[in-house]
Amino acid sequence: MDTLYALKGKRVWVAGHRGMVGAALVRRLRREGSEILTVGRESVDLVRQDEVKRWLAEVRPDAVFVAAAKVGGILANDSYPADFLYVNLMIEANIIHAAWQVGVEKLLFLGSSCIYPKLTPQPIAEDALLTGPLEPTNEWYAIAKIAGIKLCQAYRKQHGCDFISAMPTNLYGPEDNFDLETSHVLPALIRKAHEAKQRGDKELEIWGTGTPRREFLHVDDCADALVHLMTVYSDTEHVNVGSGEDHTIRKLAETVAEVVGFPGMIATDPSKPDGTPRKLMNADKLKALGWQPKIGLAEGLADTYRWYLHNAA
Ligand code: GFB
Repeated sequence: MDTLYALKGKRVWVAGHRGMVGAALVRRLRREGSEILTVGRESVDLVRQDEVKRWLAEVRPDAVFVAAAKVGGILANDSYPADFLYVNLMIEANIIHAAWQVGVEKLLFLGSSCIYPKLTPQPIAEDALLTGPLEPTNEWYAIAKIAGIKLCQAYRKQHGCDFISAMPTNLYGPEDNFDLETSHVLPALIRKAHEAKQRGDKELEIWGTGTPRREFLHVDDCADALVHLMTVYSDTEHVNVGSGEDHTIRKLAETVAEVVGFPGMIATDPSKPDGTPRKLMNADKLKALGWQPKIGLAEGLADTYRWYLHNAA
């Protein structure tokens, strides 16, 4: 693929640099020879339009990765709809509008695979967007992320901004959130299996029935794909970023138990929500743009468990 936009020597702002994706982008951008710009929420509150505008006018980045968002697993999304809708709308609207105002050359907006309808033919292609009702547990976050895609399209259409959108599948890896109430399934299972092993428990409890299927991508693969898209892609439609394979939650739990070395049984808690039955994305568009994932699930799980042991356990 031809390079449309080289990041070498560019001033690149990673919004959300302390999050799992933002931290992976900072690691990956170091290899691009970019000048990486970051700012903490104690200095700039991204929910405040005036603070975002003032900071962007001051530092004038050439490129922006919008990896800042309020994120969480199925229980957090279902429990705090106002926070997930309001905070994510404000962050994306403030950054995208100010990026246009200060003449940012290229911006990549990050969404999620939950933007697609609850029940849609799998694997899900980009054109499935807005073709059916959303999954109730995370429709708030999904609507905010769909609005972000639309904002990038609108600023491209009206102002000629080179703003693109990427929709990653469920991500995992270093710097993930391991809080059992607010985290996503994979870090939750790693922590649960580790603590069950420490306690000598007979079983590891998973939420829901264990039958839903989920696709996973290691966050370093995701960051690599996002840098690739920033470099070679410039168009209106968003691009799916996935690994192309999914597993049932029960199978995932069994694999995590193996990696962690937990010998017990897997028990289910059907009182917790299953969420969407499946959300495997079609990543053909990204493949056609010349990108493939490199980190398999077993290797990625082992890497993440090592990180957890050294940083979070
Ligand atoms: O990763 P997760 O929280 O979010 O849940 P989603 C995935 C599946 O794992 C659900 C099951 O079927 C859960 O019931 N699960 C089993 C668990 N045990 C656990 C556990 O201990 N913790 C958690 N969290 N899940 C999210 C969206 O949906 O996907 C976000 O809510 C975002 O907005 C993210 O889009 C990528 O995959 O269901």
